[in-house]
Amino acid sequence: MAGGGRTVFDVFFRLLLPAGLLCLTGCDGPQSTLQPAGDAARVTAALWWGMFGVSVLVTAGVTLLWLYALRARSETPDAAQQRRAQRWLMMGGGVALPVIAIVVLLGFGIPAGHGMLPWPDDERPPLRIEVTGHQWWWQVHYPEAGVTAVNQLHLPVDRPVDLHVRSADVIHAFWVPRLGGKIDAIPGRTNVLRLRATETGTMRAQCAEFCGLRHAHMTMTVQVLPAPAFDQWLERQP
Ligand SMILES: [Cu+2]
Repeated sequence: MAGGGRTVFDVFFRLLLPAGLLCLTGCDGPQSTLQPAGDAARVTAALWWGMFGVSVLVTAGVTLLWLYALRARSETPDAAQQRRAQRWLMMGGGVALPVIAIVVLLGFGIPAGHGMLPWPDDERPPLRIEVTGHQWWWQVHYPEAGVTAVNQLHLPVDRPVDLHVRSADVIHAFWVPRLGGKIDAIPGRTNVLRLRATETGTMRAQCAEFCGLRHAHMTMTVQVLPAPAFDQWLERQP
C-alpha cells in the first residue's frame, strides 16, 4: 500500500497538477464560456461551476474509497456484512445518487434554458437579427434597418436580441460562448435564440456543428456596442 500510495501522489503532483494548471490558461479570452458577458452565459457559467464543484467532491470521495479499499485487511467480512455493503452501494450509488444529481441539475438547468427562449417581452421589443449559416461563413441581416453583414455580428448592449437562425445548406450551429448557449442552424427551419449582452467589447462566435472541411474556420467577430454607437454603426452601413 505504501508503494501504491506514493505512486498515486507522484502521478498527481508530477503529471496531473501541472497538466491541470496548464489547461487553466485556456479558460480566458474572447471565446470563453467562463468569462460571461451576457445574462444567459452568466447562468450557464454558474451552472458549470456548480457541476465542477460536485465533480471535485465525487472524485475526492471515490479516490478516498479507492485508497480505503487498497488497505490490507487482516479479517474478511462475513456473508451478512458483504450483503449489507452491496445493498448500501446499490441503493446509495445506483439509485439515490443519480436521482439527486438529475433533480439538482434539472432544477438549475431548466430555468437556464428558459432564459434563452424568445418569450413575449412587454417592456421593450427585442431587436430582430437574422443569422444564416453558409459553408463556411455567416450572413447577418438586420431587417428593420435593411443592413446585411458578413462574418460580423454587431449588438447593442443591455438590449434583448432575438437571433433568427437558419442555414442555406447543411446543419451548422450558432454559438457565442461569452453570451449564451448554442442553437442549431437547420436548412428549411428557423430557430430563435434570445440573448442579452451586458458588457461591451469584442468576442468571437464559432460554428458548433461539424459542417465540412472548413468548419473550424467558420467563425464570426461579435462586437457589443453602447446603444448610440450601435445606431451609428447601422446608419453608416450601405
Ligand atoms: Cu460548422
